Amino acid sequence: MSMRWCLLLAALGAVADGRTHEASSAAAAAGQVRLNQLGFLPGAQKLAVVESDEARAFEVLDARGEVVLRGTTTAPARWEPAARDAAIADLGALAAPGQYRVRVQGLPLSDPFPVDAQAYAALADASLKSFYLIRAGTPLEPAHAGRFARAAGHADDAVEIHASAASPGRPAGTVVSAPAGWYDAGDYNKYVVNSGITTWTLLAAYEHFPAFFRGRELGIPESGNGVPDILDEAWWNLRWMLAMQDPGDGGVYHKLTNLRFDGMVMPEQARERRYLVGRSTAAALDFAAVMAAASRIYAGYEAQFPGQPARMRAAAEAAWRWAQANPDAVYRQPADVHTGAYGDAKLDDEFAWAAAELYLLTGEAAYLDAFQRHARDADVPNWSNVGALGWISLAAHGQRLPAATRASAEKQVGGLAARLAAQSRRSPWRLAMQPADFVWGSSAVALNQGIVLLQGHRLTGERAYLDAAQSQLDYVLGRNPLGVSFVTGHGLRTPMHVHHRPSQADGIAEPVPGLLSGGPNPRQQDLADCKGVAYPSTLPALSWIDHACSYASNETAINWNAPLVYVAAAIQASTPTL
Ligand code: 9MR
Ligand code: 9MR
Repeated sequence: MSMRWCLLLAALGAVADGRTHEASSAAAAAGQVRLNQLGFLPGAQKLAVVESDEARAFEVLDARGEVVLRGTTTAPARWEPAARDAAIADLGALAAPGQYRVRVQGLPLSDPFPVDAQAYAALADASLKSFYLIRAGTPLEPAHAGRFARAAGHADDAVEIHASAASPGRPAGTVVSAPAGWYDAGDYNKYVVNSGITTWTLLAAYEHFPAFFRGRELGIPESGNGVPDILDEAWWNLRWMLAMQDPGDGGVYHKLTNLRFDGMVMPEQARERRYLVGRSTAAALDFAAVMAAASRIYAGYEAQFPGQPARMRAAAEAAWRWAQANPDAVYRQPADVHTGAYGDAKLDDEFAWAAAELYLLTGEAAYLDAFQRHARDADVPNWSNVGALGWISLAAHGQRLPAATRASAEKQVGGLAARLAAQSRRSPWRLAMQPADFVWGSSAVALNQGIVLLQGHRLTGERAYLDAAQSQLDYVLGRNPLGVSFVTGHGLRTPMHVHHRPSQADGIAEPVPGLLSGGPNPRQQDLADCKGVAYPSTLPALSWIDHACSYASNETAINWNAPLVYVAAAIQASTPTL
């Protein structure tokens, strides 16, 4: 592409951005300076990416237009996910708080960005607050939800046992109560498997960075009750999860759901009959893992949650026993059920994770044996691959482990972090992400890689891990070839049309804030529902549309938001102050 053409496209992008503050495809034009739109902490690594096929000189201007830093980008290299060349401008020397812009020779001026000691505090709060805003079974009052206040939906106090979930004590058609919890995503169903990794990730954020979360007031109904808001919010979902256990035998229902997805309506207008569907080994083990971790963590708040740590321990043990007796109850979607499946036939990772958390809770050798039988090499976690969560919890409690277990946990977590850091170092965008990482929910792949990198930092103290994690957050917040911050309401160009029922149906132009868009996904599994809406590209990092039809690239989901909470809080808390 000629330079003049690049400049023209870039200028068009800038005009569109200024006028609409929306994510526009013009913003995806090459030849721009890509930056984290929330800026940087003073002590952080600060990188801009310049999409250019030659090294260029750059300057950083302060708010008065004075040049405060000069440099030259690295030599560009091709980044396969976008099939474009990119070079790095290192702005690290910039430390004084203020507003800045980057001027790269021959390119339009960058977006303004701050250097600010609280750069990610509001993001950490908002991404956590978004869980309150998607609570099921409760009205959101204006005092807590502002203009996103709404009536209660889905009381879930009379849900039917589906034939697929029948047990001797609860035959098909039995009516039970399983209220509260969070809506999974753009849809209004509640799935135990996905709740597992989500709730654990929030609990881990608290367990790893307690000082950050103590005393943060989010303005949720429980704020001020002497419990960190993150634990109050997680409890809203744990309450629901506890009701997903069959009291007869400890089995765990796979999901609480309609038979078909609701229309694009507000929660209170969605009145389909609700069912408990399936009982699965994966649900039982994810449940056991989360309840064991929660029992350990809420033990510090016994006074505010009397009896709950013991109840959660008993629930975890019962679910574990059920899974031992039913080790291959793989979820199969019944013919009359059409909502999310969260099906997973590979269960060693679920066994290993549950065993690790139960071992940490009880100290019983049988759990350590089970962990050793099931554990495999750690990999970046996602809802269907949770083995790393066990390794991470073990590594975080190394001092309580037999020496050999501690050594292997540190080797697994540290080794995975080292591999991701090496990928990041080699990447022209300084990202761990590879082309194959751009799957449904790719924004969360970036952040789960960030979580692993942050474990490398926690284990070794090495700065390179923190910097690589910062890069992953930068990607999600705008340093990407689309020039979009994927978090609703946080950034200069953010998703406006997420596939999220309340955001579509509430009559408010802006979507519910603090939600993470799934992100680019070249498989475009939603094409049949996006007729007449064109994805801009099939390239991995460009295959995203800010359109409500696009559940495969622009939905929101609890398991994607939780790693955003973790990484925003961890980077805010871990970056050295100057
Ligand atoms: O809204 C649903 C979303 O939460 C799911 O991720 C997605 C894939 O299962 O399905 C969405 O529902 C669509 C359905 O699959 C097909 N008809 C249109 C529905 C709304 O777009
Ligand atoms: O996040 C899930 C993704 O990994 C799967 O590829 C996809 C299709 O099965 O489903 C995603 O989960 C959706 C769930 O099934 C229903 N609620 C919305 C979730 C996010 O799109």
